[in-house]
Amino acid sequence: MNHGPSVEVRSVDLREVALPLVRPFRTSFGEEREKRAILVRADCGEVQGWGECVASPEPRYSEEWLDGAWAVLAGYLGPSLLSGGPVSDPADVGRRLAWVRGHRMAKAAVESAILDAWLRSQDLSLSRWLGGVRDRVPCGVSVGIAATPEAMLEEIGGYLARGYRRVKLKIEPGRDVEVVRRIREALPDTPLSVDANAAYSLADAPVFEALDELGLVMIEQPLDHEDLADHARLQARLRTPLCLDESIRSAADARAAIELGACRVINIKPGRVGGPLEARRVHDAAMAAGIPVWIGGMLETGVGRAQNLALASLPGVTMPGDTSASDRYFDEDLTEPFVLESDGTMMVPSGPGLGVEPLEGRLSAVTVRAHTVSGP
Ligand code: OSB
Ligand code: MG
Repeated sequence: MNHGPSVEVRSVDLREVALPLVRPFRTSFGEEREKRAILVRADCGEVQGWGECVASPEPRYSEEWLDGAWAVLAGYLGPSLLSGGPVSDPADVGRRLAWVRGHRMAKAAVESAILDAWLRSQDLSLSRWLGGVRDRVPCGVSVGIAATPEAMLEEIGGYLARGYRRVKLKIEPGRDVEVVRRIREALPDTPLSVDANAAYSLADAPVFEALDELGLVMIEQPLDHEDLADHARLQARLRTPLCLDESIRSAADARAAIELGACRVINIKPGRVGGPLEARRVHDAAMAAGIPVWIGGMLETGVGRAQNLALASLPGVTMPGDTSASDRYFDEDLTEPFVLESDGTMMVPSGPGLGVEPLEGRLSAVTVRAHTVSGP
């Protein structure tokens, strides 16, 4: 038992926000024109903490979705947290919520909010507490599917001019090899990767063998999210490293994928694995096995972005993340904007906790629903 500092949660506020995206974001599973998120605020009296739930409006990326996350937060996770007494160790949050099966994105938002409050009560930054070793991190950018390769190239040109260090192209069946080949011809030296969001099967191996010739840094989540065995079979046929995103929901999944040879890189998203603590466990498991990791993204507002940047400062994070600047997503973020340095890096927040919080006026302007879970 840890007898260090503790916080007592008095109420949990949920706010659903909707922010217009600067451009639609299209993947193999659909298109988003606005970013909707649930912000969780843990009121701990002297200190407040914030977390962002990355569940999408529809259950396409994973089985979680925004309204489901709202219901489980309001009906189960919020009340369980409030009934358990003070939190003296951030790992208590996960233990207290463990009786709820799944719902990792909802749990992650609660854990993030409590951790933020707990760190603020000690004036300690998330990056430092996690064990971060960098104060700025290299950033990449994820580019949605567009009508033509030329349209994607124009968008990419803008990102490269700003300094992004790696460009990830979304692909789907029918918009893959030809598009990527055209972009590779125009940009022979740019670090490029592709992300299929699980849209293919092993019968499509010829698509990946063709992509294997294009000098990609990695191929992200080509196959079904539940099929580690087929990913291992595909990896054995390719030189290009496979990276898993959707398939990795825990450190246990990461260990299984690595042992099977299903990937050579892992994309870590704290929401997908149930919170920042499990994200660090995935990092630790990969690092122990010599597998490079990077921090993915879910088009987060500044609240989630701050957490992603803190995770990106960990020592095993050796590849640029999808941790892009606020202006890649929004005209106006929810927090002070995150800005890309001209060398393609971004500062890791160094203030207490997340180091940022929603701007009050901005938050009320974009809130579409609010609910408070109060103590017993
Ligand atoms: O697969 O990495 C993905 C966004 C939403 C859902 C899934 C993914 C993504 C991205 C965007 O690629 C990354 C970002 O810029 O936040
Ligand atoms: Mg992905």
